Amino acid sequence: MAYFKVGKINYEGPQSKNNLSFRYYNPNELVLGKPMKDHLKFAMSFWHTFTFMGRDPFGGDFFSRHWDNTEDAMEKAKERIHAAFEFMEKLQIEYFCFHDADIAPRDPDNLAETNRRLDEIVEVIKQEMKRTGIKCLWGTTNAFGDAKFVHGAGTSCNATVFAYTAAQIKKAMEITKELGGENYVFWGGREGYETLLNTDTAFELDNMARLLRMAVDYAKEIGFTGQLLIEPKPKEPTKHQYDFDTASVLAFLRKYNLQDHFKMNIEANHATLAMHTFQHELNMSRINGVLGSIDANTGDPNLGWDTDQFPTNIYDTTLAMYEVLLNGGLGKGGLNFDAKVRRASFEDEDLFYGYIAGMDAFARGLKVAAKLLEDRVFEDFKEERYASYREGIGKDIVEGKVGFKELEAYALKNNVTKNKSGRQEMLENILNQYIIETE
Ligand code: XLS
Ligand code: NI
Ligand code: NI
Repeated sequence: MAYFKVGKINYEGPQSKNNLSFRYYNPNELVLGKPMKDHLKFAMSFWHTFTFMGRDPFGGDFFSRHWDNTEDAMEKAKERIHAAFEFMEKLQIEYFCFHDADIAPRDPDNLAETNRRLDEIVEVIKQEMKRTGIKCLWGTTNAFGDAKFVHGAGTSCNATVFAYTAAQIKKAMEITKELGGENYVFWGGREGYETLLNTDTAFELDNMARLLRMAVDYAKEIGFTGQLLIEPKPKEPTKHQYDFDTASVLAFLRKYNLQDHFKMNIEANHATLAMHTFQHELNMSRINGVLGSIDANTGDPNLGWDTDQFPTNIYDTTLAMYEVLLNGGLGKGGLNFDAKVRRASFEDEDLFYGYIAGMDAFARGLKVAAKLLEDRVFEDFKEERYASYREGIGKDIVEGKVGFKELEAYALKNNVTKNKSGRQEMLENILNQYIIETE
């Protein structure tokens, strides 16, 4: 049965007038000797695509998907799985990401029943994966939506909530393993605080570390070999989220000696909320060897919340892919469109336009980034910029041959050489030229 009237989306090239085609995403085209689809590893987010129904703070759900027209919650969940796989097939998307709560209805007071429902749905997903060859990029648990998580999950003041959270993660990790998930994500839902007047931050962070340590141990115990990822976010829902940005997460991991077990899942919109650029967060992860995966979306610089829009800004996608290429790819990670259509884009077809826009923007960004790297545009400039550290006193500094006394002696004898321009505007103009001219 066809769930969508839209047919398969094919690559038609930049000149195409067909808005239901890819203009840049050509899955098997080689870029730097590797097919585009392997560079990009696009994934569909189950929640934004199949459970988001247009709600915002001033209006409730109203999208109407014909496959949702059943009263039986389990039937509806299964229909959504079938529709999701047809959607991915049509868009040539080879991965999906999910929260436990997206795929199966929960019984918030009965964990055993919730787990039973999950098992039933996982069987349906497995059949669809077998039929289509589509894979699981990552799974996670929703430990933030239900009322019991009002004070957080792993950082809740209520120990029984901590226990429940552990149980949820355990199950979510098991089903992610069962589905062959290549990663498991921890996004700290309500792990943060509203006021320090009632919060013991030191104790809550110790507890967060205890929970993550248990997760590491359990992954090992069940032989889950996927990469564990932490997704930083500075605020929302709490005023101050503990996993603020890459730098804060790294400090946390290193304090608790967990740094060897986790990498980052960097979300563009979260970087914006942290007052960083997307590229900054990718860069900080990359240089610390923890760039794991990407939640490919975009925020709105004029809005202070997680708008989760489809990414369409080629400037951003270029610089993102530039960091990914410098990282040697994302390994087990990929590009998950943690993105949703706007409330006013309420027709089924809009889901296609959203994904096509994001996939084309990243495909284009990949090609521009590859060309920039091939031509060593910024690399040659940077090499020259730091040249003073490759000889003389600079070399001695880098090689650890000098301390304050030697450097004082040097400074007393030698004047500072003339500084050179940083040439920012020139470089920005070259970047524009590459974005416009790259074939
Ligand atoms: C919320 C997060 C969330 C994670 C998965 O802002 O982006 O969607 O990606 O829990
Ligand atoms: Ni996300
Ligand atoms: Ni987000």
